[in-house]
Amino acid sequence: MRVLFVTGNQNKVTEASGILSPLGFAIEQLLIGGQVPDLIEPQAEGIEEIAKSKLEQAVSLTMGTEFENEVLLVEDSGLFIDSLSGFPGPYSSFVKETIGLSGVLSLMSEETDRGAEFRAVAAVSFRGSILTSTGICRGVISENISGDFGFGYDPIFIPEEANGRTCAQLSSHEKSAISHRGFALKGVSELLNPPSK
Ligand code: ITT
Repeated sequence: MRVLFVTGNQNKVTEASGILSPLGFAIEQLLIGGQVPDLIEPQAEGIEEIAKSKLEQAVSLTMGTEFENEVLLVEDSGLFIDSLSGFPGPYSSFVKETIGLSGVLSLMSEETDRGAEFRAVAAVSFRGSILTSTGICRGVISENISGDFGFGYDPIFIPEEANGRTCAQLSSHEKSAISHRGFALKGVSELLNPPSK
């Protein structure tokens, strides 16, 4: 089954493909007229509302186009830090672009509680319905920026199952086996293609 991923982040497309291709889905980035569709990200909302809103916008944009009957996927993610009451959460993109990873580490410099989680909500449009699935990856914020793989906050996030390595020190296969995106997208795959009983 072909799934069109509505995102401007090529790293997310690569990870989604690695997760969903072995389950029988062909993932392609949705481009309309060769461009990533420009979607408005609602402010002051949780990531589930953001994912659903962006998916509804994408469904509207594809109506009357060659993509009208395709399965569309939107996935919104964020890093939620316990001691910062879930910050940056829905503001993760903005915070990454402004204060960056070193700024987040500075906010945490005196903090002993370093617990945090990545969350992802995947939303797909399928035969006129919207289906959603959430994935969570628990871990801690590292003391230093480490690792060359992955993207975004990967160099400062150590998942519980990673033996002290940051996500940026894991192979893509290792990361996806335990990641928020891995869990959310596997959930979506089951909604689209329920295992036979
Ligand atoms: P789209 O909204 O176009 O899909 P985006 O990069 O803006 O792409 P998100 O809003 O979902 O994606 O991501 C919010 C922030 O969290 C952004 O700075 C990402 O780099 C970061 N992020 C998301 N998933 C991540 C992951 O698996 N590892 C590290 N950082 C991640």
